[in-house]
Amino acid sequence: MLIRVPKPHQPTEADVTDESLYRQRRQFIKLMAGAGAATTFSPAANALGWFGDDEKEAAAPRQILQFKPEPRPKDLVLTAEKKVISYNNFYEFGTGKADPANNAQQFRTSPWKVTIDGEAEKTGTFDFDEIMKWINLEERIYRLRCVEAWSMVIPWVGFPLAELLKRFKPTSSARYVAFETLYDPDQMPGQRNPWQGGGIKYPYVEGLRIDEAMHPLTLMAVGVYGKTLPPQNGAPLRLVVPWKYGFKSIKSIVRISFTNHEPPTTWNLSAPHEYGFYANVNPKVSHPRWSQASERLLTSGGLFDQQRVPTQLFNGYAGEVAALYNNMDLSKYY
Ligand SMILES: Nc1nc2c(c(=O)[nH]1)N[C@H]1C(S)=C(S)[C@@H](COP(=O)(O)O)O[C@H]1N2
Ligand SMILES: [Mo]
Repeated sequence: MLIRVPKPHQPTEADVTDESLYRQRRQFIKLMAGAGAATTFSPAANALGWFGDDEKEAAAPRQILQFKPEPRPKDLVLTAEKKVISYNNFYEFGTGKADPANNAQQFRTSPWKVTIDGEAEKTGTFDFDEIMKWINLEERIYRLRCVEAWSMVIPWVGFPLAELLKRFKPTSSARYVAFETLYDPDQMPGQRNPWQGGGIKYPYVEGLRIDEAMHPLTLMAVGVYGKTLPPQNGAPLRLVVPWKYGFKSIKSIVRISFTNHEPPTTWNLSAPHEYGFYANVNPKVSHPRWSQASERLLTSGGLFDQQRVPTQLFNGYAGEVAALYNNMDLSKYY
């Protein structure tokens, strides 16, 4: 089996509190569902403080997902759920780390349509609910390494992107896959106002080479911590490419296109000498304004929740992905 979370440099202090709270809460939600209550959070339960403060502002309650769980190594330390869903980059909702959680709660993620087009035998526009019927969900515990030099360990729920792409029978001209986030300035303040949106061009676009897109580690995530994604994490579906900097993991996707050329990507368009198309995590290739040799690993979500750890080549997934870049100069194709 693939080892998804690199062994070295994991924190030693077990973050058992957050994890057991998470389990208890799941148990309680199941009980409520069994008792005939909706699978949602009742205001009474919230008033009793059963769910802590991480759920209380969510307009659309997250649903429990059915999925194949990933076995958890004994010394595994996940980043706390409340940290994962409150410390985000999603510039469409503002550039501050708390902005997405604060500004995205009314974001409409249903109904949701995804268009798949370009160099493929089959193309079309599909309801997210229909896509969900095609695939089986599984858990993937991955490290997420942001180009800003912080990282998390996150239990995603999703499916290999390859499973979706293969259904459309890409042709031999399909050398790349391009992705696009929803463009809806009415709902996304960052798209209305460049000050709030960080001055980048919208819609946010990303891309992968076809072999990267088809790699078994490349995940289309629809959930996190056992439940559907909250809007701030890219609901209803977002990419997760664990060996690349976080900005490749595009959120709230509405279009997937097979192309015969390298597609433009948002951060590369914005600052080409700082952000490349490949964006593979590499401790030896510095960002022009800071080193990438180490990172702040965020764990519990508390004030002292971070420790400095060395960054690993391909974010620790070199064994699985290095062969994709065999004859490439990684400092040139950054
Ligand atoms: N559409 C869109 N996708 C995006 C971003 C964004 O601003 N807009 N930020 C990226 C960055 S920089 C990171 S680190 C990850 C963060 O994902 P998370 O908030 O779920 O941890 O999302 C990526 N996907
Ligand atoms: Mo990032």
